[in-house]
Amino acid sequence: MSASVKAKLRTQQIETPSWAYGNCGTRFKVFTQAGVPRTVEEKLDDAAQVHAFTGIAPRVALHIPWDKVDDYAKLSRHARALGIEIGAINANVFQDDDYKLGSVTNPDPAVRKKALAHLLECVDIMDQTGSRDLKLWFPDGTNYPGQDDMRTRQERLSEALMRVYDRLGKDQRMLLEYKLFEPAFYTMDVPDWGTAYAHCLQLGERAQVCVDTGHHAPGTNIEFIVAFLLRVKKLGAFDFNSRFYADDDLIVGAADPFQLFRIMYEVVRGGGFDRDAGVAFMLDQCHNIEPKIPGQIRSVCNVQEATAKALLVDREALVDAQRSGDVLRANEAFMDAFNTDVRPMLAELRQEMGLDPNPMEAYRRSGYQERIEAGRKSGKQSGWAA
Ligand code: LRH
Ligand code: MN
Repeated sequence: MSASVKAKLRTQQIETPSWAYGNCGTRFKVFTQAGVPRTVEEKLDDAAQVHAFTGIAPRVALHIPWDKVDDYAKLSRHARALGIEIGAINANVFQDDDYKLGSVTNPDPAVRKKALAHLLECVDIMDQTGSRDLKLWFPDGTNYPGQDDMRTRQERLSEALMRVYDRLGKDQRMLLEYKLFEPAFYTMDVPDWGTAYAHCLQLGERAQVCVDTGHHAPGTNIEFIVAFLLRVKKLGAFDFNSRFYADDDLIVGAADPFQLFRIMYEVVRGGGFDRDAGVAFMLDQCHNIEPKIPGQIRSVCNVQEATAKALLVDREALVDAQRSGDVLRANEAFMDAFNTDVRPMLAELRQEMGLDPNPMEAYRRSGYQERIEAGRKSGKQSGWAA
């Protein structure tokens, strides 16, 4: 692996989600696990383990009110003392009875006002944590044709987004996340990348699109969306996970490592891996049955492996074949990189970064898992109610 590829990989930064460390599940069952954090501070402690062993997970995203505290500045100091930073602030307008018919798109102006107040509160929190990104995902939508007026809901959404955009500080951004369906099943008010892109264009340069890899119709060519948004400088972030069917929120790369490679190739090819591109690489996952910290370590390594392979694509050979219309040689150059086992090279890179070559084994040997399982017996575990 060339020194330039290694140098690029050293700059990789992946943001883990606080909610991946808490209990979660499906509508059928939330399985609790021993050692799950009881507090936001303990979630940060666990996130710091992922960074300690991978070296490339220096930030953790928060979700409000799941991570509500009295003193966000104190929480930021706790994070910094652990060698990590607080990243994106995620708003939550999907867990309040008032939002049954929508949050910022709700027919009731009082509910819209309440939802907007929460979004603005999240910007206040960003001012205290020093976070750059406000991540907005709206569960808003309808279940039956005629239930509400789609155009009017877009006007309500646009009005709210503009109010939030005007409140953002000069170094702050909003990341608008789209989703094809769930919890609404007829319309979602931000169902796809085109709708998110159009709203972000209307808002301004500090409004960017967040691509959650689990939020598309089966068979969607996500790497095309990535290539397009990078070209127009509107790709703000990823919510990485993988799925076999719907928004399964499984470990990124677990279901389709080739798709993750194709996505990371377009990121590298489109300049999205460069620091000044400002793309946030976040994980958005739920470890329903597997241990949480090892699950995050595996996820970070999967993104790192896909990135290493993407950086190994022989661009010269690929472009030459593409330009000469040599279909098979072009595909071969692409597949050669994908079929390269980068694990030995990454082990070497980790050693050069002063880390153990095998993060998962190193974590297992650290005894941290046993310590938290023994030490976190009392109190209410964080996450979804079991
Ligand atoms: C919605 C979503 C969103 C988060 C939530 C935890 O499906 O992807 O990004 O707020 O998961
Ligand atoms: Mn998401």
